[in-house]
This record gives sequence, C-alpha cells and structure tokens, in this order.
Amino acid sequence: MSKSSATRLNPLDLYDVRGQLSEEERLVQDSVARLVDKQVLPIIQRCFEEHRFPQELVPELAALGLLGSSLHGYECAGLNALCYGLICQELERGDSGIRSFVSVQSSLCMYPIHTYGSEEQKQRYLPRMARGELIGCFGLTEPHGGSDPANMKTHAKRQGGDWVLNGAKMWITNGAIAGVAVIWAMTEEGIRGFLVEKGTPGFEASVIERKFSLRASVTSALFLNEVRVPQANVLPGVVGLKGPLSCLTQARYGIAWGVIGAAQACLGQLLDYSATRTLFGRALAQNQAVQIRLAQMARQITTAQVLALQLGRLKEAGQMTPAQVSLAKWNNCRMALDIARDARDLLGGAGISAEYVPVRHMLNLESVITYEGTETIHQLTIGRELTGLNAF
Ligand code: TGC
Ligand code: FAD
Repeated sequence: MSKSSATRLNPLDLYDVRGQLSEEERLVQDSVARLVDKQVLPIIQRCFEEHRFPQELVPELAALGLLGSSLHGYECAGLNALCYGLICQELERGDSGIRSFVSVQSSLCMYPIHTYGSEEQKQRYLPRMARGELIGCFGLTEPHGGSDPANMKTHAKRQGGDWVLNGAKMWITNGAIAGVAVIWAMTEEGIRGFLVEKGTPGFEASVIERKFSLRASVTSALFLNEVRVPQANVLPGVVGLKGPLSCLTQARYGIAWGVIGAAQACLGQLLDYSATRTLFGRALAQNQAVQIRLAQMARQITTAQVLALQLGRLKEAGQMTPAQVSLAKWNNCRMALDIARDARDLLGGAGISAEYVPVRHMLNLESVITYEGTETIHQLTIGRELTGLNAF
C-alpha cells in the first residue's frame, strides 16, 4: 500500500528547515532557485562537457544581489548569514562551479577588501565587484603544498614607495578571468594581502586544462615575476595568516550550505528514477535494500541541513568559531560526495550518462572536499580543538 502524497513530508527537507526561515530568507531562496531552474540547469551539463564557465550568467547573479550579498554598503545587498547559505545551496543545486564563482567573488575577494581594505580600496573595487563588472580571485595556494599556507614562498619586498612581488599560485578559481587578484605574500612583517590588477607587468594567469572536476569553473595558475604594486594596493587592516584564514572561514561556511544543494539534486533525481524503473516486476524503489539507501541519504541531508542552520544562527549571533565551521565543512562535503556516488550507482549504467546529474556533482564534489581545506585538515582542526594538541 502506498502513502498518500498529501501526508508525506518533503523528501528533500524532512525536518522542514524552510519552515524555520523568515519571509525574506524564503524570498531570497526562491529567487535564486528560479535563476538556477531557468538559467543554470538548461545549460550547465553542456558547459561541463565543454569545460566552460558560463560567464554570461554573471550579470544575472549580480542583478539578484548575489555578489558580496552579506556585505553592507558599496552597493552590496547586506543580507544575513542564512541568506548567504541559502544562496550557496541553491546555486550548488545547479553546479558547484557556479557556487564557487560566487564564493570566491564574495567571501574571498570582496570580504577581505571590505574587512581589511582602506576606504579608497573599498570605493574603487567593491561597487564594481557587486555589479559583476570586475571579477576577483584569491591567491593563497602555492604549487608546493596548499594545506600549509604558513610555509608560503611568494614574497613581497619594499622598493621605495612600492612593493615587488615574486612567486606563483596554483589552483586559483577565476584566475584567468579576474580583473583583480587578492594575492597573499610573505613580507618581513608577516603575510600580507596585495590587490594585483590584471595587466600589471610581470603578472600572468594561465588556465588549468584537462580537469575531471569543476569543469564549469575557471581554475588557473598565477605567476608573479617582479610585479610592482603601489602601497595603495596593500590591504592595510591585517598582517599574518589570520588574514587569509578569516576569509576561508566565510567561504567554508557557504560551502557547508552549498553542498546540501548538490546532494538534494542527486536524491531528487534518484527518487524520480527509482519510482519509475521497473526491475524484477516492481519499482526499484520498492526494494528494501534500495529504500534503506534512500533513507540513509535523507538522514544525511537532514543532519547536514540542521547543522548548517544552527551554524548560520551562531554566525548571525557573532558566535561562530573556525572549529565549528571545520566540522560543518567536513561533515557536509563528505555527506554530499557519498550521496552523489551512491546515487550514481543506483542509476546503474544511466548513472554515468550526462543525462543525469549525480556523476557531474560527484566529480565536482571531489574538488569541493579538497579545496578550502581538505577533509584531513578539518579533521585535524577538530582534533586540535578537542585535545588542545596541534597535530599538523
Ligand atoms: P594557526 O596557528 O592555526 O593560525 C595562524 C593564525 O590564524 C588564526 N586563525 C584564524 N583566524 C581566522 N579564521 C580562521 N579560520 C583561523 N584559523 C586560524 C589563528 O588564531 C592564528 O592567529 P594569530 O593571531 O595567533 O597569529 O595556523 P597553522 O599554520 O597551524 O595552520 C592551520 C591550518 C592547517 C588549519 C591552516 O593552515 C589551514 O586552514 N590550511 C588549509 C589551507 C586552505 O584551506 N586553503 C584554501 C585555499 S583557498 C581555496 O581553496 C578556495 S576554493 C574556492 C572555490 O572555488 O570555492
Ligand atoms: P596538499 O596540501 O599537498 O595535500 C595533499 C594530501 O595530503 C591531502 O590529502 C591532504 O589532506 C594531506 N595532508 C596534508 N597535510 C597533512 C597532515 N598534516 N597529515 C595528514 N595528511 C595531510 N586555492 C586558492 O588559494 N584559491 C582558489 O581559488 C582555489 N581554488 C581551487 C579550485 C579547485 C578546483 C581546486 C582543486 C583547488 C583550489 N584551490 C584554491 C586549492 C586548494 O585549496 C588546495 O588544493 C587544498 O588546500 C589542498 O592543497 P594541495 O592541493 O596543495 O594538497
């Protein structure tokens, strides 16, 4: 006997997280969901196949206020932490590459300029970035090892009133399409942030080709060879590793929400597929072994949603800590990757086809679980929090 659909819970939101949202938060979620349904989903698989970031969507993202959405002033929308999370969730339901673009622009470029920049830097960059007229990238990782940014080789030395930068950055989202790069470099005083504009002599970006993951996103290598930057382009408000790490805290928060969207897309498609696929005389979904796997996915998504919701409330109250963010980034990325892989399997041969979303999400999530701190880095961060002992 089947249960009437009227009495059933939303399978992608079993604990009614949406019911916890304010009217404004629901409006933001709905408007981003519409954008994803109308403009992202129809083109994204082809973009992935063609290894192309759909840059034509940037004005649409900007028009909805999604760039620097939680910043105040400078033409930014000033939305709350839950809105930022919901934006990431809906965008990543479309593709991790689109969410990546927004994460980098908002949390990794606009946030440091807003938080650590001079008034002149804020005026010069933020409104154009909010309008999508200027794209940013964030250069922290270096070719010799991204997990340990304290061991940075890229350096900047004072020369007269300027700074001269030398070094290289690797795996940089948006790098080759960015008009401005936030480059973190070692100085005599410690790590500092430099705003390096496209076209500055000695500064080059090259696209990393042949990726199996995040193919609808631009990933680049950056090269700095005697790049001269004026003092006016140094972020005055922070010195030390806490500068870039505080930006990562913002972006990791968004990822903890974003990957829920990828997992929901996989489960949603799998529920439809398993209801109509008939094997051994009954729907695939009518097998106990299959229902257990579906239930497991719903449990994991629900747990991730509740975790993200509480993290958002802590953030809104100004109480969120980096270790709490690490737990959510680790848990939710692992959850989404496991679900994407299992959904791919339950689609059988169809699971490897571009007609279905899980394999694309699965491949993307291999990057998402690696960037912004690998799973191991977040586990060790929790370990340090629990024991007080640094095992890095
Ligand atoms: P540690 O001693 O822990 O900290 C150094 C200083 O930083 C402070 N701090 C933080 N501040 C703000 N937010 C955080 N999350 C912070 N974590 C630490 C800390 O208090 C200290 O301050 P102070 O004043 O005492 O100096 O540093 P450590 O060298 O032991 O490193 C810790 C570790 C391993 C956790 C850190 O290096 C790390 O997170 N490594 C992973 C690197 C990473 O995540 N890279 C990401 C690159 S960007 C990217 O991937 C973008 S993908 C974008 C996309 O496409 O979406
Ligand atoms: P490594 O640091 O060399 O790590 C290799 C392995 O060793 C990992 O499994 C790691 O978990 C493990 N490991 C490291 N330390 C320990 C330890 N102490 N104990 C046990 N295991 C350990 N970076 C940016 O700065 N800006 C960007 O915009 C950006 N975008 C990215 C986009 C994509 C698509 C990708 C894939 C990466 C991006 N990154 C970016 C880089 C990303 O942050 C790094 O890849 C990540 O931090 C890991 O660094 P790594 O690749 O050098 O691996």
